Amino acid sequence: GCDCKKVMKDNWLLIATVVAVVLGIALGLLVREYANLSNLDKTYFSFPGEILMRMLKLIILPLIVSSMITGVAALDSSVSGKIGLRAVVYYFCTTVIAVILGIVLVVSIRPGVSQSADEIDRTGSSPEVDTVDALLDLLRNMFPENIVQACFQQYKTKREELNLTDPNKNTTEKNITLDLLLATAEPNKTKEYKIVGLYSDGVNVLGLIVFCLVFGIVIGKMGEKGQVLVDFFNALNDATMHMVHIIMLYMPIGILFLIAGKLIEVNDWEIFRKLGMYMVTVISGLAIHSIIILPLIYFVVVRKNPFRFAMGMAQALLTALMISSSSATLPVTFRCAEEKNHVDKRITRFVLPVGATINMDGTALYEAVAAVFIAQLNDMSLDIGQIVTISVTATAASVGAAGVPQAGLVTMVIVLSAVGLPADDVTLIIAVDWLLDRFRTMVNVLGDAYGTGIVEKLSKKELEQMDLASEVNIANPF
Ligand code: DAS
Repeated sequence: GCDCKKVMKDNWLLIATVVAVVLGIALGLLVREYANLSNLDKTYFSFPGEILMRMLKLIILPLIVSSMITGVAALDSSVSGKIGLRAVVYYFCTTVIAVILGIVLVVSIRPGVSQSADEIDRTGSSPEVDTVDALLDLLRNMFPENIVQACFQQYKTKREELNLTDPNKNTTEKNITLDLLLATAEPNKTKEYKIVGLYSDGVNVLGLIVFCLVFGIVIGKMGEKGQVLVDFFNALNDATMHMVHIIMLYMPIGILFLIAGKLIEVNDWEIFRKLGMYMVTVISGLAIHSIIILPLIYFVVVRKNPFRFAMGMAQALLTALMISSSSATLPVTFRCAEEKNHVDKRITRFVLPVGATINMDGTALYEAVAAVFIAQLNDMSLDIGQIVTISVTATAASVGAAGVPQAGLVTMVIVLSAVGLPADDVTLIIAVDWLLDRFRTMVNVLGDAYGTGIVEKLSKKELEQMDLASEVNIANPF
């Protein structure tokens, strides 16, 4: 009937993306079986997927700058302060709940007790990191020395340092070092490398957000003089969202080759058996958090159907599952929250970029589970003090992780070194991280999305007052 036609019209992109995922998996498995591609062919094969990732990363910068600045400028500073506080309280509470859930599960399921560490072959290497220094990195990155440089932050990946660029190097090694992004402390100083999970593909997002927050408040307060800037960034935001729409038209094709390209790259399935219980622990924790805890919080506060809201976010959740980057998913998260779930733009523009960067429930749960799992693998019993340390550092490390693939793996080194576990043990769980990363990224995006609905509901009064005020202005503009 006609409603079926309407459903098709409204959701054709989601349906096309789901079809693309299924085709991508089928194509990947077929190519694995029947065509033994060289490493070079594999790179060509996932090339269309790489293009999608690059387009999404490209749009991150104008999207975050324009949405943050216009989002904050649209609110007067007393209101934005309250909204910001509600958002941060929501982020902190849901992240802590996720960590506690993870700890409870890994302590009761005990996935690492039967298994021993030497049964698992280590792959790759992870550099040592000093806990305090890495945590201080969070603060350092909030204040970039040079805002332009922060937008185009130069950083070396370990791949360049170990010149792993030759295609014959086995892909597992390349993946590991590629994702352990190392930012040079000072380009001209000694080559002291730090792990900073914050550079989301070349952009120091947290530093940018802090700058846009202050800049938006300032031009919002400038009244007439600042209006030209507010109008400029509003127009930039509209243009950017139109470009996002264009990118999304390409998404099904990009995702098809992204998932197919990934499947033909994976060569060690044995490791999935050895780490089976660990993966079950992580995935069940993520499932409980996203199917029970977050919807319950949303329902209690907003009094609406949480699963209908989640369905509205489906395109963004599927994108997060496919590209395992919440920053790169942000453009889609915006469109779903605003167009499908009709969340007020004054909330989404202000809350989503911050959420995508510091609110990572999935990552926090994962880092707590992985740290305890590694302790179990090393037959190390943790006392309550160490459990608390893991909970606190997992929360902090998830704030510090950027919305890039496997950032949670990078910042987890902080958690391990905080409880005296060898940082190198990260290499025990790297081989399955590419899959778990997708699921935790999906939970990260879901947590951010529910956050917009919750903060909007809690800020209903302020938003109505602002609407009233703007009507009054229109009524008697002089
Ligand atoms: N992939 C990260 C994200 O985009 C999460 C993680 O690595 O833990 O949210």
